[in-house]
Amino acid sequence: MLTLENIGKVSSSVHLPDYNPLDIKAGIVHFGVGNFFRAHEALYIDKILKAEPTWGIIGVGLTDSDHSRKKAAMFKAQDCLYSLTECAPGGARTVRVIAALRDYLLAAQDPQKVLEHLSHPDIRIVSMTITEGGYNINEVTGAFDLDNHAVRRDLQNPENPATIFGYVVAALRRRRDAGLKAFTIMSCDNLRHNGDVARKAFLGFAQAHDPELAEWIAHNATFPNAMVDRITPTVTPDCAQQLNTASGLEDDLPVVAEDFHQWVLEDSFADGRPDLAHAGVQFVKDVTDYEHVKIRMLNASHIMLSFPAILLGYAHVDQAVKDPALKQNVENFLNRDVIPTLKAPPGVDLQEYMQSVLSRFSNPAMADQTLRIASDGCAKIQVFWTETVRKLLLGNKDCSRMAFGMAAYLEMLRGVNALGQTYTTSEPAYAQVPEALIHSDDYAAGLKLPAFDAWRDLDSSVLDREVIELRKIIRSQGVLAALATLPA
Ligand code: CS2
Repeated sequence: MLTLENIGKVSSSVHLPDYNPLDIKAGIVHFGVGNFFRAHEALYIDKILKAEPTWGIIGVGLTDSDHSRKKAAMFKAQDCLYSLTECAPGGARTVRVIAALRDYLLAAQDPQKVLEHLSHPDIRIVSMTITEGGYNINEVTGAFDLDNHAVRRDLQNPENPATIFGYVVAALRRRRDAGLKAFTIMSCDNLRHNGDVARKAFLGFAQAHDPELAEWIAHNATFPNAMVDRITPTVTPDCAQQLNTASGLEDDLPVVAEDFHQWVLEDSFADGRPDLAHAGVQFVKDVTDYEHVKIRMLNASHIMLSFPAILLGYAHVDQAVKDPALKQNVENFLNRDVIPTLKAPPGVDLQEYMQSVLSRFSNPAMADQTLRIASDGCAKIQVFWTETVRKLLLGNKDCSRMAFGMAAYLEMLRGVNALGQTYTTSEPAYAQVPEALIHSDDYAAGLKLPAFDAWRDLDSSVLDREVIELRKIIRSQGVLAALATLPA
C-alpha cells in the first residue's frame, strides 16, 4: 500500500515529493476532494511545498454516504498520499505521488474538527470544488436560494452546520470574535466569475444569518475569480488496476489526467498566498475573457458532443470526437454560434484554441466518459450554454445547433440509446422535478425543465419548435438523421 512508510520503496520512474510530507503544515482547507481537485490545485500546491511548507491542504468531504466513508478510510490508510498519472495525447505518461493533502475529514463524522481547522489562524485559504450547481444560486432570480432545505436547516443551527455555507460562515464568525483575519474563499469550479458567484453565495447565507457578520466578511474576506482547466476522467476500478499495473504502485486512490493544465487567477488574497506563479498559475487583473473562452468553448462543446454521443452508444469522448458528424457539429457550433461573440484574451487565438480542445478531447489515453460529462447536465447547460443561447435569441440568429443540443439532451435523459441499451444519468438538480417531464410522450414537456430556465424571459418559440422537431427525428430516425437536417 502507498503510505508514508512505504513511499521510499516505489519504482524509480515514479516522481516522489521533493519535500518531507511530515514537515508540512496546513494553510488551506479544501471542500470537495474530487479527482479534478486532486489533479489540479493539489498538484500546483505540491510544486511549491518544498519552498513554502506552510501551505499543505486539509481536505473535507461534505457528502455522507457509504462511498464517501470508504473513500475517507482509504485516504487515512494511505496517509492521504495518492498517485497522479499524466497522459500526453501521443502516449507518453508520467506518474507522481502527491502529498499536498495532509488530512482528510468527512464533515459529517467530525463537524467540530472541521470548524476548528477553519477557525485556526494557520488556515488562510478555503478553496472548493463543489460543482457548477453547488452554489445554490437560483438561475431565475440570480440570488442565493434561502428556501433550500439544507440551507434553512443550517440557518437554524448555525453552530452545527452541514452545508459549506454554514461551515464557512460559522468559522468566519469565530475568527472575527477571536480577532483573527478572515481567509480567502477560492472557488475552483467551472463557473463564469466563480469568485463573484461564491461571494454572492457566502454573503447571501451570512446576510440571512447575521447582517453585521456579513458586512465584516464582505470587508475582510476575498473571493478571487479563476479559470481552471484540466480534463480528469472518472477512475473506474478497471482503470485503477491498469494505472497501478503501469506504475507498480498499490494505490487505492489513483487519479489520471491529460498532460494539459491551466489556472488563471486574480491576485486577490485576504491573508497571503503561496508563490503559485512558480508552479505555473497565471495571475491576471481580470479573468473574464479567459473564463468565457474556456467555459463557452471547451465545456460547452464537451456537452454538445457527449449528449448525442451517449445516444449513439459512445462511452468515451475520444471515440465520439472521431465520429465525423459529431465532430463537424461541434466545429460548426464553435465557429458559427460561439466564436463570433467571444473576446479572445491577450495571446489567445480562438481557432487554435478550438483545435487544441478537439485534440485534447481525442486523447485516447484517458478514455474520458461521456456519462461523466453529461452528469448534472441541468447545471452544466445553465452555466455553459446560457450566454450563447441568449446571444443567438437576442440577435435573431440561427439556433439550429443549439436546438439539436437541447433535443439530444432531452432524448439522452430518457436513459436508452440507439442500440436499445439502458444507462443511468445523474441529475442532482432534478430531485424535485416530476419524472413525467422527462418521460412524457409530449415532445414539448421537457422544455419546462429547469435546465432551460436562464432564457425563459426571452422569446424562444422558434428555438423550442426546432427542439421538438429534432426530438421527433432523433426518436424516429436517430441522431445522425437529425444532424443531417442542420445547415451544412
Ligand atoms: C467537463 C469538465 O464535467 C464537464 O462537463 O467539461 O469536467 C472538463 O473536463 C473540465 O472543466 C476541464 O477543465
